[in-house]
Amino acid sequence: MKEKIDIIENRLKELIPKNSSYQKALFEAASYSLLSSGKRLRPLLVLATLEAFNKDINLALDPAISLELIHTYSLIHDDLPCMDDDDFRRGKPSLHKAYPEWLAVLTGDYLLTYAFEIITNAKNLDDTKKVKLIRALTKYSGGDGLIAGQVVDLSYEGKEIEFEKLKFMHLNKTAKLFMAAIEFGCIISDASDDITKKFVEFAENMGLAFQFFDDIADYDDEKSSDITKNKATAPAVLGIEKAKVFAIDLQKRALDILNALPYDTAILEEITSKIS
Ligand code: GRG
Repeated sequence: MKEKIDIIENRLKELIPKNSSYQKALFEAASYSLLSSGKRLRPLLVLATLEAFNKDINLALDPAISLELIHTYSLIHDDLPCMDDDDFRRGKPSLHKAYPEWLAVLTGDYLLTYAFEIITNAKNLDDTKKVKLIRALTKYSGGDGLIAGQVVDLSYEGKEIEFEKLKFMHLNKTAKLFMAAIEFGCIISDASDDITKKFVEFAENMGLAFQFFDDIADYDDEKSSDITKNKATAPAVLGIEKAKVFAIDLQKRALDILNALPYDTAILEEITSKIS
C-alpha cells in the first residue's frame, strides 16, 4: 500500500499546475490541502480494484486522483464557518484559516471542476469509458450522493434524528465516494454489470462501516465537533455498544462479499480490516 500511496502522491504533485499566471494563490492553496497528510483511501480503493482484476494500475491513476480531488474539495467546504466551522484538518490549520475564506471556497470549487477535467484528459481510456466514469462521479458526488449527505448532516445539527435518516446521511456523505472508487475500478477493468454490482455492494458496507467507526472514535473525544456541536452520529442514536455491534457487522458483511468473489481481493480486504 505504501508503494501505491507514493504513486498517488507523486501524480497528485504532477497534476497541480505550476506555470500559473495571476491566479498563483489558487494553486498554492490547492497544494496546501491536497499535499497534506490524507490517507488516500479513495484512490487506493480504485487501484486495489484494478489489481483484483489483474489490470495495470496506471490505467486508473488519473481517475483515482480525481476522487481525491472531490474528497478534498468536500473537506475544504465542510470546514468553512458556514458549515462545520473546523479550524484544523489533516493535522494543520484548515484551508480557510491558512488562507482567506474566499480563496478556500474557490479552491474547493476549483478541485471539483478540475476532477472532471482530469478524467476527460486521462490517457489510454476511450471516450465511452470516460463518459461512464463521469456519469458515475456525478451520481455519487451530486444531489443524490455526497451533497445529499451533507445537507442532512447540517440540517440535523443539534436535533434528534431517526436511525433510517442517519443511515441515509452516512451512506451519502461517506459511503458514496467509496462506491464511486470501486465502480471506477470496475469500469476501467471492463467488469460485467453483475460483478460490478457485487463490488459496489462491498463498498457500500465498507463505507458505512468506516463512518460508523469514525463516529465511535469521535465519541470519546470531547473536543471533536461531533460532540461539541451535538451532531447526529451512530453512538448518539443507537448508544455506543449497539453502534459498535453495527459497525463490526457492516465490516464483516463487506469482507464476506469480497470472500465470495472469484478474484484476488487481498488489498481490498486489508483496507477493510484496517478501518476499525
Ligand atoms: C461539502 C459537499 C460537501 C460534503 C462534505 C467530507 C464531508 C462531506 C464532511 C466531512 C466530515 C465527515 C465526517 C465526512 C465523512 C467522511 C469522512 C470520515 C471523511 C474523512 O475521510 P478520511 O478519514 O480523510 O479518508 P483523509 O484526511 O485521510 O483523506
